[in-house]
Amino acid sequence: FIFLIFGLLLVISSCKQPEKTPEITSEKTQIKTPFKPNIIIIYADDLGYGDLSAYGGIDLNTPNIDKLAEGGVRFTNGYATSATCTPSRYAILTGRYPWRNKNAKILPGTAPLLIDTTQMTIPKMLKSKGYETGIVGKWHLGLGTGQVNWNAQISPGPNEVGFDYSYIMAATQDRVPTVFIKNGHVVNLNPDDPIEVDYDHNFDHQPTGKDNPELLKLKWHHGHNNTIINGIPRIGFMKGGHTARWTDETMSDTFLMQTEDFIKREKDKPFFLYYALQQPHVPRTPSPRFVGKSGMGPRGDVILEADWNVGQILKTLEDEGILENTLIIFSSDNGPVLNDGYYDDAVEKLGDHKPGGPLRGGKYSLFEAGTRVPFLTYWKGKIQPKTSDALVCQMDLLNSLAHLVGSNDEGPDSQDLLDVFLGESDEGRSELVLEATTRTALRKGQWVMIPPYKGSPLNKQVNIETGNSANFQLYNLNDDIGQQKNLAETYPDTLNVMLKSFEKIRGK
Ligand code: NG6
Ligand code: CA
Repeated sequence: FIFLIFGLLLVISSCKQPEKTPEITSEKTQIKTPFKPNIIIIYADDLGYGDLSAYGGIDLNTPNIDKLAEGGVRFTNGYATSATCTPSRYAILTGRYPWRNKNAKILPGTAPLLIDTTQMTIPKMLKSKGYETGIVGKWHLGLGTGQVNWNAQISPGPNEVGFDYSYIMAATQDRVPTVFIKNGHVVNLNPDDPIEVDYDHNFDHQPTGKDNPELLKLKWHHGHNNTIINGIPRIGFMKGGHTARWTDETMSDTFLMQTEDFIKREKDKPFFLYYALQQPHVPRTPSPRFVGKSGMGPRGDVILEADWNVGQILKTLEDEGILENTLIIFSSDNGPVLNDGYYDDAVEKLGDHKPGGPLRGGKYSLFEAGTRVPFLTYWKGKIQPKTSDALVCQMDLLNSLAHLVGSNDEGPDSQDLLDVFLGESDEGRSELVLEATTRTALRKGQWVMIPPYKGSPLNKQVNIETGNSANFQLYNLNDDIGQQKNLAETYPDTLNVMLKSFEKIRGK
């Protein structure tokens, strides 16, 4: 009799779980056969909440990313942890609040690896579940242990925190060294022309953006006046490595090719790919195919270029027959900025476009546009299209993906929101600490509380409001998404509740 029941159960469960799409239930304990789709995170750099047509942008048409939005979950309350790159990237990979690590600030190209090699990361977790893991694109989480020799094996780096394959730029497109690094080795390096990098001192009186404006094809507005490479003045000084230096205008194609090669190479295994686009961070250098296409100058053009790349990836997945077996997550590391240090017409040619949509602030800001970003999950045939208002953060991907693949690994601040990411529930986080240049604020329910901070209310260089004020700020985002009405004095009790939660999380 027991065998009969057992047999029946087996039959039922095999009916319920067709070979390729077993049922994924929302409670961790109920997952019987974890499903292992390929997972791709596409992570834009400085793309704002209003920069995609799927998020209401009217003057920029991004049909390929829109396809993800129309066929998946489009989050309206999706957040990066931070309003700058390094901390957000730290959090998405480790599931840990970046402000818990005092070094999680915008890093120079010479900074040591920020992630501890013993820390849990998404690629590590997936690797232990049989995934082939790769990163292509922007790293910006430090390399080595202090003194990097760019002419030898560069380690530790992505390969030591869980990636089987890495093809990266070390920091940002505007920082030296301006070379690609593949699995710890500078690509195309000629040993007779070694690379040296220094963020404090110039080498041998080399020309700089500051002293040699006549050599520039792109003028600097603030910062960005050190070594000139390809006519573009950078942050930091660099010598040598001429054969290895990237061409800015083909960077996008190089990363796309690497991405497509990785997908084709690993298509028979479950794979995890972290595709970290460099667009639309400065310097904005679209391939000639996209120059002038947006009518908004290089910033708009590179957004179209990034959108095209996403279309190419979808096509590759389709051609390889694995689109329905692949979960794609799209987001951005922080909010938008127009003039981030170069004269590139981003301000002048903006027209009516609003990179932050209805949100206040932008990159570097504690106001919403700093951290609230486009956030999409797409899995053809598995995720039903919808818009979700659930509060979710990139930091939650670690625990959620762990749930998906049947792993118990977790990040200290990551929450398992798998059912939310799959569009099966709208119950996201109840609260989230937001960070901008080491200052923090709290989002809880519809409220956001920004404690008093010293410093200018306006970052004049980039012309973005910082969120600093001598007073507490409290906004009700349901009625006031643009954060115009400070209700701190009107609702002292709410402010108090917010403060208590804030201190509790910060003190953990
Ligand atoms: C800032 C740079 C800015 C950008 C940013 C990092 C100056 C004056 N500004 O220091 O141009 O590179 O760092 O951006 O140098 S992020 O998206 O990687 O965080
Ligand atoms: Ca960024």
